[in-house]
Amino acid sequence: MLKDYCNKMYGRDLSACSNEEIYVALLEMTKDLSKDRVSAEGKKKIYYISAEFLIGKLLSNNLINLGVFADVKAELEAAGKSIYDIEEIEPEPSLGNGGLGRLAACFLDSMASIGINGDGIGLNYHFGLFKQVFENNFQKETKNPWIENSSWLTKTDKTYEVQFGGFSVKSVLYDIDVTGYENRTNKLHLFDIESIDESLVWGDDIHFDKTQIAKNLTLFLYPDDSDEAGHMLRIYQQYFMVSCGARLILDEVKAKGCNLHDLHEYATIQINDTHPSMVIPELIRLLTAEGISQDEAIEIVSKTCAYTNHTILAEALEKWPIHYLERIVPQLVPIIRVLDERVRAKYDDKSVYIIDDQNRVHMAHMDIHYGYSVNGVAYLHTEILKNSELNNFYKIYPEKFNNKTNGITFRRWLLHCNEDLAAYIEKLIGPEFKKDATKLEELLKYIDDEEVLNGILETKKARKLVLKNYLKATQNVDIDENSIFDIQVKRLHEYKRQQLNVLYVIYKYLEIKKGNKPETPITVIFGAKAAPAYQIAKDIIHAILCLQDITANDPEVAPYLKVVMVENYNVSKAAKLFPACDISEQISLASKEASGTGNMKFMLNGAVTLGTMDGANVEIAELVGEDNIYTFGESSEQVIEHYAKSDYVAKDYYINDADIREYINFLISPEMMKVGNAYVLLRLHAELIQKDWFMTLLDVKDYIRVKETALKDYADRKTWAKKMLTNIAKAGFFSSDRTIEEYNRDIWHLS
Ligand code: 26Q
Repeated sequence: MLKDYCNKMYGRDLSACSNEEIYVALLEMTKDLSKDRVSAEGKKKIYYISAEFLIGKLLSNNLINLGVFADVKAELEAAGKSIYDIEEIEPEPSLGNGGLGRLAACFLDSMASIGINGDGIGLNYHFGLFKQVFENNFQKETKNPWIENSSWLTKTDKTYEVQFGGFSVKSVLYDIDVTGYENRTNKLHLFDIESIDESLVWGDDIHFDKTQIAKNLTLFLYPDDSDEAGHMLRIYQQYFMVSCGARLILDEVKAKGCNLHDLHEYATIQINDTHPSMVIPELIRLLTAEGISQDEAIEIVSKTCAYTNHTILAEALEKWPIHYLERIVPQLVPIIRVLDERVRAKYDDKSVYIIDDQNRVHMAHMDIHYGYSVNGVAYLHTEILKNSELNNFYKIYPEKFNNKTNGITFRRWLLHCNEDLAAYIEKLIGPEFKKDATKLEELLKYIDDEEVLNGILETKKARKLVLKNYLKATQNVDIDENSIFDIQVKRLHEYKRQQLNVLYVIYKYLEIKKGNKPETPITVIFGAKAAPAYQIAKDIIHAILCLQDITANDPEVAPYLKVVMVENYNVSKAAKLFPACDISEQISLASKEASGTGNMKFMLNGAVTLGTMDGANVEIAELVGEDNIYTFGESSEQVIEHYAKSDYVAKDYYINDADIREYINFLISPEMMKVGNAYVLLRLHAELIQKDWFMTLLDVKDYIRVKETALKDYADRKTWAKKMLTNIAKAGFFSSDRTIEEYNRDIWHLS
């Protein structure tokens, strides 16, 4: 019981403890409970190695998974305390950028929940990804320190010496327990350096001396990589992670009595995008140091490593100049050259070489040749990899390619973030859906039940009120819970096309000014961080913040249209936004969003998707049927053809279409100039007309048309509630438990 921990730790009653003290007591209690559950290890283990684990706050999730959330909540209430106030005390780690990192966290939860022997390996970034604050309608980046005296980290005594060109660093390993839902406890291993020096960073800043590797290696996640020192630091981080990880793996399998020739019977290493790809040459190096021949070492590693691709964006496919590697990890370069020579000897096709003719090392190519599985993260994405992006590899290794459509953990994204909806579902169909998400389909029997439809609408309304109060308390903005909550939350990137949504807002603003008021008021909510060096992304944030100002301060517009940009969008803010959403914006340029996972979280919480036929949207559309999703825009085939023919010219749309011209010109209108920065707004205006690499204008008319239909349909509350119910009922497919079962069935083969 929690009160025992309080008495023991503070010599006081629970009711006499501060929320901070209770948080620490709960932390200790949870750690003890999860320790008791560590399951017997199996022969084989999966090592999910990733530069990012966007785990979010852990307290409530752990309490839920340990089966004590309701008891703790009641015990706190009896003492005059609230679990929700305690949740606010926990600092949120930011050990990821977005989708890829959050996916890794969902996968850890699912592995532990379905009883798979699988651990995570990553880095213990002290300040993580930057914290976003808004100042004068611009994003400013500050550091996010999250490690306190009491935290989820447990220091171990594992340590390795990692050799770089010219110097070495000593590692320290911290573990975080990964509690499964009423099942086993696995581990997230986070490596750190012993010589870390937080004082390299001044005040709130995110700038530091990038050359002092032995002091800065684990300070930040992907520090600004717009310069050479940034790129170098990224390679130092990657090698440090994989070298420690590979040695941990070898130590663990040896302790189980593994003869290293049989490594693949004891371990599968899932490489999460190319960031950990150097694990391949590093393992070869370590195995040969153990006396295994290079030929055999290569063979062993090729049976042990599997690669997941998360993107087709060229700039995200890592290619490192070989002279960087010669400087940072000289011991790997001869191995990488051998790996490349073998490819060259076998295939007469430059496009599949590891080292290209500009002497750059293509990390993905190494993964595909020397891993035994290559998977994409949604059906469409995998098809694009096979048929265009990686077609030359697919022709060589058709048997390696497979799809694993992403998923999300329903513990966090339903049971925790939307307790009321979960309880309501349980009342309707019983508790089985908590362990078997496909059971949600049973909700469909209520599709014509007015009482249930009203119940669904009421839970949504309640959560909209919660969000309204939260935004008032945290950002002092007022929104109307009776308006339509239209939400786009994800990293800011041109391919995700927040700028398309911006053009809609401008269109609607101008309509209202002309006297065309919407039947139901609209609240357009954004949440997005832009990479510090990504200028256009930051310009788009500026435009959104300006529109927030303009709409809020125009009494003619404010009752009908509000724009809100949520500051520092992160996992806990996401948990407040998904349950409150009516319309989920998934409007990427078709072919560019590998999967998306926010789309699944919205759907599960009863939002209706407005999106392009991209990533997992395609699978959502197939599951719910055309009456329960709003799709628009050109197809991935059409888009791929535009790129092939270079026939998309933004300026033609601007010149030929007076409406489009009007929306775009509003960016540099007197209204915008009054609240914004003229130089920045002019730059964004020019960008949209002269480049628009991600084809905003191609789909803008269709987007506005379909969005208007969705907003009108909302007024028929009963029909809308049916769409909500269908989306919830069909979301079961997107449980990460299903995804992990598929990884295990097709790739890992753990018993
Ligand atoms: C690469 C080189 C240099 C610096 C940074 C990077 C880098 C960093 C992060 C490249 C990619 C990422 C992150 C990618 C990511 O989050 N991808 C998303 O993965 C999700 C999970 O599969 C998908 O749902 C999303 O569609 C995809 O965008």
